[in-house]
Amino acid sequence: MKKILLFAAVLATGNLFSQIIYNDIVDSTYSGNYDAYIDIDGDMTDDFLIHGENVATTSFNFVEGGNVGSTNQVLEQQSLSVKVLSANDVIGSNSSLWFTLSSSNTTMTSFNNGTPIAGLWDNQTDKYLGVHFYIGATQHYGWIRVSTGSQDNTLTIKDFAYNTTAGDSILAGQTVITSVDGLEKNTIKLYPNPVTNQLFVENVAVKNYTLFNIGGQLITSGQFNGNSIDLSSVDAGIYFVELVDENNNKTRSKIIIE
Ligand SMILES: [Ca+2]
Repeated sequence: MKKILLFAAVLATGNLFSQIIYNDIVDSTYSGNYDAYIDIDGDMTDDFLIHGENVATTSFNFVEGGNVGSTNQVLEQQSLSVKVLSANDVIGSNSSLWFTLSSSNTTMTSFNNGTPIAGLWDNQTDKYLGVHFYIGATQHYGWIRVSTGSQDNTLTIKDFAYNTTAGDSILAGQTVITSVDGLEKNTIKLYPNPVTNQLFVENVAVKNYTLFNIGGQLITSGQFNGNSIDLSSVDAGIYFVELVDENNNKTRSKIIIE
């Protein structure tokens, strides 16, 4: 019988290796008067609040400041106007302008009788908010993918992701680290994940493997024979498997052992 670990507690301690945590939520559409709370890292603490109002001839939505996630930041195009990012735009320390949500709201859209009077988010499809938010004491870069209606404050939140390494940048729309130490990770197929006993590896000539726990400690390693790694004796939990090919290229992937 394998031991069961508390995944949430393990995740909260942080990772040794840079990883993207991607959360593909069920698309959530809002319009009129609404509050859309977003918890990017799933730690039960909301990180951002997008607020909408529809009053008489005006409607608008903004990323709210001064309350939820008041120490967190969002990328602006200009003062008090939320930037519209496209796929693969870099979100990191060199991005501008970072706006701290300590007091003011920053506008996504504002309409008067359907005519845009402020904000850049009218009629945008699959664009990204760049965000910088705290997990405990460390601050992380991430993105939120959003589509918006035309000439009203309808807004759909599609999915979001963040980099587990504090201070490391992320690309808008990025869901995995695609290359580590020269071995193209996105061509490797690891399955099943979560895995119980045998982890199968395809699309790479692996020479050997090493399994680390989430704290970076070596758990097991070995020569790679055939097409799978036997993990049946490893306790349940979250791990990184490092694969090395014939040219000593390495890649690391996160796996969950059940
Ligand atoms: Ca959170």
